[in-house]
Amino acid sequence: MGILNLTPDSFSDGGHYLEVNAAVKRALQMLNEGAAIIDIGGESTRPGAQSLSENDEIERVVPVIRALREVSDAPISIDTSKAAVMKAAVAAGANLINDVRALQENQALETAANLKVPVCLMHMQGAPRSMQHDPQYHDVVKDVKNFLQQRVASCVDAGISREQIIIDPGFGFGKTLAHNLSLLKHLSEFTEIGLPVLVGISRKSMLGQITGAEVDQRVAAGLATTVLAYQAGARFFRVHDVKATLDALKVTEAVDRAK
Ligand code: 7PJ
Repeated sequence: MGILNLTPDSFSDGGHYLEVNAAVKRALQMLNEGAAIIDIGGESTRPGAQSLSENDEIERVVPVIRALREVSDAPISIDTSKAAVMKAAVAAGANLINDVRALQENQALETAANLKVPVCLMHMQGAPRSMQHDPQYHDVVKDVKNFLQQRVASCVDAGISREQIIIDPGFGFGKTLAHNLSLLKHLSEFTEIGLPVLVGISRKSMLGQITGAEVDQRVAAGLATTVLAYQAGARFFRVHDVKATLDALKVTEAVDRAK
């Protein structure tokens, strides 16, 4: 899954022709490098980020989804928590809902069920503005796993079939470095749930905390986590660096297939 970030730090006012063009170009480049899905997000969920209005978020993502859909049949994922954005994005051509709030916002669960597209449920403790202020768990692996299992049950109750659900422990979302490392070390406990697991660690601060590398110098560190996550059973990798990730996965899979 290639990340297409439409937050203001990269594109100032969504909808502008040049910006839409640049976004589509970047998406096509990631598809060319082997991405299977393009994940489009308009709301920044970085630690400390402010929230965005429904309309602003729609105006940022919909023109890009439409424009990408005109030139490609590739699956498009919409990274959002808002029901109205889910509806507008799917109407514009998105195929999957990726929600860092696991469909807990107003109307999100019902909307996703009605739209009949697959969903990715992610765990987050707290809200982006404050989630990195001293996050606490009783047992991070058990707590995150319990949360995801409860959200899966709510989705199934709402009419979303298990076959349509991907789960994600949410690296960096209300977690210390120690929490993130425990989740990665014990990732097989999540794959044992029997649903596909998505991992998003690409360029995140946990990699900087370990290596001291700046955000644009974390590719190698990220690849180490991709290989470890693959071996624990994860099969979706949300990344910025598609070509490097694909190369690492090709080698890992080749070894996996060897006698
Ligand atoms: C994730 C995400 C993640 C899923 C972001 C960033 C922050 N969606 N959206 N999993 N992270 N499913 O990329 O640094 O880890 S935004």
